[in-house]
Amino acid sequence: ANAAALMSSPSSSPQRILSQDELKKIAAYKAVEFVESGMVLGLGTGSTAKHAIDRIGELLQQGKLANIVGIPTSTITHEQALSLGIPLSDLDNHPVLDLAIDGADEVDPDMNLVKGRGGSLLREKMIEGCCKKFVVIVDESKLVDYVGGSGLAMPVEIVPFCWKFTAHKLQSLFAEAGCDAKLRISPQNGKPYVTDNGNFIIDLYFKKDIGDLKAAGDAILRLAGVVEHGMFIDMATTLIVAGELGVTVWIG
Ligand code: ABF
Repeated sequence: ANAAALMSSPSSSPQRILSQDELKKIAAYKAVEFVESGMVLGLGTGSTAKHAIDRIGELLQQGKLANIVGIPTSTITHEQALSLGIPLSDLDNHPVLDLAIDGADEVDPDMNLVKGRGGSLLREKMIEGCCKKFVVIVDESKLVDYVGGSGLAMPVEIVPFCWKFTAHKLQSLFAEAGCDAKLRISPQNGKPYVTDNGNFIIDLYFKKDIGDLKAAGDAILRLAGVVEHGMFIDMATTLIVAGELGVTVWIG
């Protein structure tokens, strides 16, 4: 379905339940309204960000946007953007970005995020940390009361060397929150999942709230085998949530 059409459908039209993918597309199209010609753009990763990148490619092809430079947050996004003819660069050449658009796995009421369940988090954090505006796009299923509150994974990217040792350290760090640390396995080959950066991912599952996110994040980063964690604290500047009742834009 066409997201622009879905957003503008008259209220008298027959109502139907939108699929999760349609909601993602609505949020993504709304975010692309923030994009202006001449911008250096962080291009996110995942099924929601994919819709935004498709839309940017479409607007470029139609001549409605020009002089965009995209900085992709993963190899898969790099390939998608290339196939759409979006000019690309990197942080070495563009250390300051105007805007980034990306999805998330969880969003708490303070716009803190969990990211990386799709596998990319390090490049996302490097790139989205350099943006003047970071627009997060989600369907309403991603909203949680607290980080880790979905009962699903909080990913941590680690070096492969002695991964069991690092996994054990991570689990011990959050023993009070009932943490279970599991090595992510690739469903494709049954082997450890390898990130774009050649690293492994440990998924942390919590039974309770881990409390102070900044303190938790700092403790994770102090472990020598850790590369980065999937909590994006105080980074989002704008949140776009698409739900059955419409699309909401939150400015942080
Ligand atoms: C990426 O996409 C990840 O950080 C996050 O895991 C994911 C969200 O995926 P989706 O939009 O497919 O739900 O940005």
